[in-house]
Formats: sequence, C-alpha cells, structure tokens
Amino acid sequence: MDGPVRAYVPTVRGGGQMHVRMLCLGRHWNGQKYQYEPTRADFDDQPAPPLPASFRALAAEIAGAAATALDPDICILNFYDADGRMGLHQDKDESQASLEAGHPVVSVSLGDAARFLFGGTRRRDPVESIVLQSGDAFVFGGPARLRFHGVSRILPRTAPPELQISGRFNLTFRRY
Ligand SMILES: O=C(O)CCC(=O)C(=O)O
Repeated sequence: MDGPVRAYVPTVRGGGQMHVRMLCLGRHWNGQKYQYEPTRADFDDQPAPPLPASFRALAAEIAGAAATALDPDICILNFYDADGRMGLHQDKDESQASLEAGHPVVSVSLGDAARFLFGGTRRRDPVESIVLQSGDAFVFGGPARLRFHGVSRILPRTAPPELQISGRFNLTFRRY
C-alpha cells in the first residue's frame, strides 16, 4: 500500500473524505463517479495494479468453502486505522450482469477486529452487528449480494501480536 501505486484516502461525490486508505487491484473504483475504470482518474491517473493470481485463488477457495463460486477480477484493499470506519452502503457498482448473477463479494480481514454491520437490501432494514476478527472471511452473494453493510468501529489493539499490525486490512474480492 506504500508502493509506487500507493493507497490513498478517496474523496467521494459530495466532497467528503472516506475514513480508510484504499488501493484497488484489477480495476479502480472511482469514488467521485461510483464506477470502475482502468486508471485512477480521481487521484493520480496511474493504472490500477493487476490482481495477483494468488489473491484470485484465495478468494475462489474461500467462495468454494462457503458453497458458492467466485472468479474475481477486482480486489479493493482498505486499511482502517483506530478511527477508521465505513458507512452503510451497498456494493452495486459492479456490472449489471454480475449483480444479477449474484456473484458473491468475498471479504477477508486481517489485523485489528472490527464491528461489521450487515443490514438488509433496504437502508432502513434492521442491522446485525458482527465482530470480524483477523483471519475471518465473510461471503455474501445470491439474494444477499445487495445487502447494506459497513464498519462502525475498529477495536484497537486486538490484532494477533505475531502479525505486528496496528489497524485493520480488509480485502473485498468482486467480479466486475
Ligand atoms: O471492511 C469491511 O469489512 C467492509 C468493506 C466494505 O464494505 C467495502 O469495501 O465495500
């Protein structure tokens, strides 16, 4: 995330800043336009780095373990510091064909635990709160693909000490 194509804090439509550092692999998610594109037009015009084959294989394996399937072409890598969070939203900027097929989102968490919120397909639906720990994977596809979700808070100093991580990395794999 600190390499030549570095992670950055997106400024979204309306001018607010996100509360994560983000790096997209495979395709870039433009937070001004809420759409994917090959280069980071909302930041530095660099091409989105490719999705490593090992990441793709990991996501496919996790999807299989959850009795579904995913051949991802996108990974959004988010880093949350102790104040990091993400408001309730739907992941709906992938292609219409992908959403209609219900290809799942596969989410992998590393580092500090997080309070993850999982709602329904309408914003006003009740929201379940789940603690995602380091090493947890969360898969939502099919009829759950468009359920609202977000992260209300990070639980600082909960990362496994052997990782020597302060903060949380979350990787979401998707099929455009
Ligand atoms: O960090 C998480 O667990 C959720 C990330 C997320 O909602 C997203 O990338 O769309």
